[in-house]
Amino acid sequence: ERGTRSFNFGAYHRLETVCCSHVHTHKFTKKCTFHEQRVTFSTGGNKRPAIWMDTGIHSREWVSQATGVWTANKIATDYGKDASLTSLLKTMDIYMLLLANPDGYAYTHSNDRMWRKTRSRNVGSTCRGVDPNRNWDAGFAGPGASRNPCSESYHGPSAHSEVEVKNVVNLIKSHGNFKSFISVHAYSQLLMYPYGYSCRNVPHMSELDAVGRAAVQKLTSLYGTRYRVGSICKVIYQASGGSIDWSYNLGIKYSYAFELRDTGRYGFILPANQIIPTATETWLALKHIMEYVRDH
Ligand code: ING
Ligand code: ZN
Repeated sequence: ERGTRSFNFGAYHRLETVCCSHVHTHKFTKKCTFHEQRVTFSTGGNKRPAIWMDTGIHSREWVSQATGVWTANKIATDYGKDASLTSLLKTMDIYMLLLANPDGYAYTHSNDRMWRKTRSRNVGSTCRGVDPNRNWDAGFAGPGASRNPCSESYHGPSAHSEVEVKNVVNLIKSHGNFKSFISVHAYSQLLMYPYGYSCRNVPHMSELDAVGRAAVQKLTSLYGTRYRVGSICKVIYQASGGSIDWSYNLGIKYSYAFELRDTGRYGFILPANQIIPTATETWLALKHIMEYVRDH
C-alpha cells in the first residue's frame, strides 16, 4: 500500500492507484468495500448523524475524483489540528465514495476519455452503459433522461438497476441517519439543490439557497472562482432520476450537487495543475455546509 507521502494529489491517477492509497492514518477506521472506494471517517459511536459525499459518479469528470482523494486526505491530516473539523467529527461521521463509477473510470483511462455512464450491458442493444445520475428513484424516466440505451443520459431499465446506485441506496437507507448528501460533478461552477426532475421549489428552498450562497462565498474568497447557486432545474436543465433528488425525498434535507471547475475552456479535460486549487477552494464550501449541518 502506498502512503500519502508518495501520492501526488496534483495528478490524475488510474483506478488501481487511487484504490486504497489515499488515506494513510491511524486516526480513522477505514473500510474498503464498494469496489474498495468507500472511506469512512468516524471517531466512534453508533450511526452518528452523518454526511455523505460521492465523487466521480460520471467517469469523465476527472477533477471530481481527484478532489475526492484530496479531500479525504485533507480530513485525515486536519483532524486534531483544525478545531472546527475536529469538533465536527466528535459528533458526526463523514462517508466518502471516491470512485462512484469505477468501471466507467477505468474505461476513461483505457478506451474513451469521454465516457460518462456505467459499463452495464443493455438487453437488445449493442450500446453499453446507464447514466448513473438518471437511475435513482426520483422522477425516474421523466423529462431530462433518455430511454435510448445509446444516449449519454440513458436512465436504465429500472430505478436502481445499476449496482453503483443500488449499493449507495442500500447503505443510506440501512444507516438511516444521514443529514447531508453531497454529490460532486464537473464542470460549470455551480452549487445546486433539488429538484432536477421538476422546476417546482422544494419546501426548504430558501434555507438551501442561503446555505449554498454562504458556502460559495467562502469558495470564491480564495481565488475569486465564481459559482452560481440554485435548483438543478433552474440553474442547468431539467434532469430526472438524479441522486440528490432521491436523497432529498428520503428526508436528507441538506442535499447538494457541485459542478466544479471550469466553465468550459477545458471542460472535462481540466489540466492537472488545477486539481489542488479546485480541491482547496471546494473544501471551504464543503466545510461551510458540514458546519452548518452540525449546528442545525
Ligand atoms: N451534470 C449533472 C448531470 O447529471 C445534475 C447535473 C446534477 C443533474 C444533479 C441532476 C442532478 O447531468 C453533469 N455534468 O453531469
Ligand atoms: Zn456529472
